[in-house]
Parts: sequence; structure tokens; C-alpha cells
Amino acid sequence: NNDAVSADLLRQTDRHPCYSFDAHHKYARMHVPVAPKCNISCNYCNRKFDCVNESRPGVTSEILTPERALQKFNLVREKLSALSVVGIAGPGDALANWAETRRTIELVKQSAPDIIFCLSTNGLLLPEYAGEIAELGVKHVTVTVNSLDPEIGRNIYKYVNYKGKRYQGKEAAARLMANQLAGIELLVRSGMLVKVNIVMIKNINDTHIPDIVKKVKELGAFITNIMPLIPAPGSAFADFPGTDTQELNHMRNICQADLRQMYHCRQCRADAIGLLGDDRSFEFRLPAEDNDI
Ligand code: CLF
Ligand code: SF4
Repeated sequence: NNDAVSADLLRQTDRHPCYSFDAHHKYARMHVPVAPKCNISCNYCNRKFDCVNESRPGVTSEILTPERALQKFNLVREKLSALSVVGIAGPGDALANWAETRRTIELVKQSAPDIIFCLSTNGLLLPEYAGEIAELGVKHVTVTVNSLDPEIGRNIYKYVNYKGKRYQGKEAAARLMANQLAGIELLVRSGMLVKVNIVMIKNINDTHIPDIVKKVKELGAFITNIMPLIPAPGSAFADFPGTDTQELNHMRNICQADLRQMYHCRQCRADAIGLLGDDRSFEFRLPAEDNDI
């Protein structure tokens, strides 16, 4: 019944350091970098680095297979009692590597049924996979939505690869946005808590952000996380001005009137481990694989 589902969901969310401000000093997340490919091209991205939609630019995470991810999870779980969430946030797009993402969730779930799973995606493939995501028991999904208007979106995305076709310009933006919005609705209808990340890009989408927040609220999003543009070196936006904390918080304060805002995001690596402000990923090294020796 619905009440039971929502009570269970709220209990989970109380232990999720990104969805709950109170949880972020107590509970740790672990990102497993099992998703290297991406199906779109954002102008602020440099493919050599982690996905900017959920990560700190300029950082490259080592890719793990689902089996290695499980091995690492078991190692981390032993030493990090605060661990509550396993997230898949790249280094590319979680859904563009669906087989690996799904397998990782299945393996970790078998080993630790209580763990909370979290996915971050650009949303292009949500209409395809929302049903499977729900079946896996995932309750927390982040979708990055930077624009509702193809005229704005055309300045943010270089191309979108969808169902064997490459879209560019306005067409690419329109395709991506339609799937993002339809996807958010599907996730919400399946009882998931949707976080929407918005990258604030000066003179491109900044004045448009309150409209995005209003729209995703209408679709049932739980929270928005307005993030600063930190232009990745070598990306098309490399010379763009970054967004400073004051501008960012000003925008969050405006949008707070409509929807809950995240103020404590740390733009973590695709392989981050630990409390949000205290990355301990360097402490957890897997022994080399047999074929590495
Ligand atoms: Fe990871 Fe993202 Fe899940 Fe959190 S991060 S997939 S929702 S478990 Fe959190 Fe990191 Fe900010 Fe992301 S602080 S970048 S919001
Ligand atoms: Fe890069 Fe992430 Fe955009 Fe893909 S979705 S192009 S990995 S920033």
C-alpha cells in the first residue's frame, strides 16, 4: 500500500546524505565508477574527465567492472560503518551503460539488501529504463536538466545520440529535454524521489533557472540542486566565467520559494567514498587483478 511505500522511502531518505541535509554529517556514500560511456555531449564536458553533471570537473575516475565494484564495496563496507548509499554517477552516464549499472546494483543488493541505491543521469534514456529502475528497487534518481527551451539548450549541448541517430543543435536539445521531462514524470509515478541538478551557466541559462525549478516541481521532483559551472579544461566552455557561491546561493534562495533546494552539494568524483565533505576514495585500493600482474 502507498503509505507503507512512502514510510519506507522516508526512512531511506533520512539516511541519504544528498537528499537529507541532516544526514550528510552522519551517513556516507560510495560511488562506483562502472559507467564510462555517454550518449550526449555537453559543452562543459571534457570526455577525459568525470561527468560534470554530478562531479567535480578535471577529475578522472578509474573504471570498474560490476564484479570489481562489488569487491570494492565489500572492502569499503567493512571499514566504513556510516556507509548507507551506493551511487552510480558516471564517469559517463549511468543509463548509457545500463547493463553494467544494472548488474552492479544486482550484485551489491545480493550482498547488502539494506543499502540505498542512487543513480545520476542526463535523462536521455529514462523513457526506456524507468520501469527497470523501479523494478530494481532504486528510489533515488538524479536527472540533470539545464534548460526547457531548445533555443537555450542548443547552446549547452553539442549533440545527442539517440536510437542510432545523432541529433545536433535545436533538435538535439529538444529530444533530450522531452525525454528528461517524460522520464522525471515516469520516475515520480513509480514512487521515486527525483533530484534535479541544474548547472548554472552565466549568460546561457541563469535567468531561465526559476522556470526549470517550477516545471520540475510540477512534475513531482523532490529537490533541485543548482550547481555552479566549473568549466572543464579542454571543453567548449573552458573560457566561460565560473559561477561564484554568492550568485549560486542567491539563485537557490529565489528558487527555495518554489521547491526544496540543496545547499550542501560537494560536486563529488565518480569514485568518491565517505562523507560528502571528506572523500576517502584514496584509502580504498583494490588489489590488482590477476591479469594486471
Ligand atoms: Fe551520489 Fe549524487 Fe546519489 Fe549523492 S552525489 S549519485 S545524489 S549519492 Fe551528492 Fe555528490 Fe552533490 Fe551528487 S554531493 S555531487 S548531489
Ligand atoms: Fe559529459 Fe556528463 Fe554531459 Fe555526458 S552527461 S557529456 S559525461 S557532462
